[in-house]
Amino acid sequence: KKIHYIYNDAMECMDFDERKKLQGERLRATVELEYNNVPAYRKRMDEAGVKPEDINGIEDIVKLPFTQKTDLRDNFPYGLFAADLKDIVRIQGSSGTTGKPIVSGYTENDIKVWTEMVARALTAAGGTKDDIIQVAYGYGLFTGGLGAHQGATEIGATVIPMSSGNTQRQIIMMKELGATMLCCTPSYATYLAETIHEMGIKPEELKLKSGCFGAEPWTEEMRQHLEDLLDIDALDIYGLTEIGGPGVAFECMEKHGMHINEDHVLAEIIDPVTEEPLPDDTPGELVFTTLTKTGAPMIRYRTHDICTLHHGTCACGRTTVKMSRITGRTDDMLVVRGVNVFPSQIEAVLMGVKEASAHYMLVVDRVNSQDKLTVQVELKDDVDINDADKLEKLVAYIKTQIKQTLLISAKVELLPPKSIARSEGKAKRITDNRNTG
Ligand code: ADP
Ligand code: K
Ligand code: ZN
Repeated sequence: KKIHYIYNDAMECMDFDERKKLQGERLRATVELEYNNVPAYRKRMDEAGVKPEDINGIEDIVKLPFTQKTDLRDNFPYGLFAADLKDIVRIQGSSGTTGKPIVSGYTENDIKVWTEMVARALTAAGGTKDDIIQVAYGYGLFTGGLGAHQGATEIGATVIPMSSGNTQRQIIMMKELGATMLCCTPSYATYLAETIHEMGIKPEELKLKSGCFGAEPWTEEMRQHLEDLLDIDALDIYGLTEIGGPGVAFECMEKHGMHINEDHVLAEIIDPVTEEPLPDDTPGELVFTTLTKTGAPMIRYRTHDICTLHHGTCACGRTTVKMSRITGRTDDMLVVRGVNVFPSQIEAVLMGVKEASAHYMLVVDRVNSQDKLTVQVELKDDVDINDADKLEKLVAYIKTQIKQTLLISAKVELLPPKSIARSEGKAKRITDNRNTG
């Protein structure tokens, strides 16, 4: 029987209509703040012919113009801040997975909100003041490290602020200090888990019970892999610098979608091309409006992340809307001969191949004006790399699996064990050679 712990019953289990009302009021206040303090957004609203008085409930959100990643870059660094710099107590920045870095500013209020969002996530993963939480996300401008740190402190847990890297030392500390929870990216968790096994440490020699893994897309198959290797509950946590860092949404022990902290953010799913809102369970681009941020509030911010939303009461008791796993980001999506390919789709296929390790790379080239996708698959340690016949069959098998699932032909290249660089943060899974030179 699953046990569900909830940090803030009043907000997380709020009645639907009551929450809508609260969101409507907070939306209006956010729009007023933007209109009065952010000239760039005021101009947008004027162009769209919409005034703060026109926003009288969440259904009015469709009247508001979108905010794009490029707006943040164009107004870098402080142009979209609604608060005076004297009231900004922290700057955090995007890890710069794509393009130029962007920054966000947090007031004391924003740090409090963010901290509680992470506290809710850690509580859902079973975290209490009795826990020892190892934070192996990078500390710095990236929101992962400090975000997890603040949330863990908030619930009264004992924090081990390891940051990322120093893998062997991480593991020694994890074992000696008896860490019960781990926070890091899923790719780093994989690297840690595999190294633990290589060091001859058995999961039962560790005290780990759960992990909150996020900051990059991962799959159900990867969850299974991590849960098996570490004997833990592996939960997904989502966030982005522009909206408030990790904790914007998090999984409960049902492990079926991430609860969005709806008292602090309003989520929409839109068709990325027509910009029309889409119904529940239909994949599209996730759009967020902050409802309580005062430093750099965001209205209808286009995340470029693709997922679905689902409203309803969860078995855990929470009434907050759930988002599915992110299947990819529009800027990470490979269009190969007209077919959309996300690394997570390849990952799902490869995790089902027993000879393949959890490490892979997608390489796209343009040969004779045709896109060519190569999937590089790293083999597990125990595969005999001299058995040519077997390897040939394996290549054919993986090709068929990719073809059947993704409907594209890809070249499959097998790489020796341990040949793909391990990730201590967000994994790089794509090499696109099409637009270089
Ligand atoms: P960036 O990666 O763009 O440099 P951030 O460090 O702010 O910027 O990361 C935010 C992005 O990371 C999100 O927009 C999303 O693409 C990705 N991300 C964060 N958490 C998750 C998650 N749990 N699953 C999938 N993707 C995630
Ligand atoms: K300041
Ligand atoms: Zn739930």
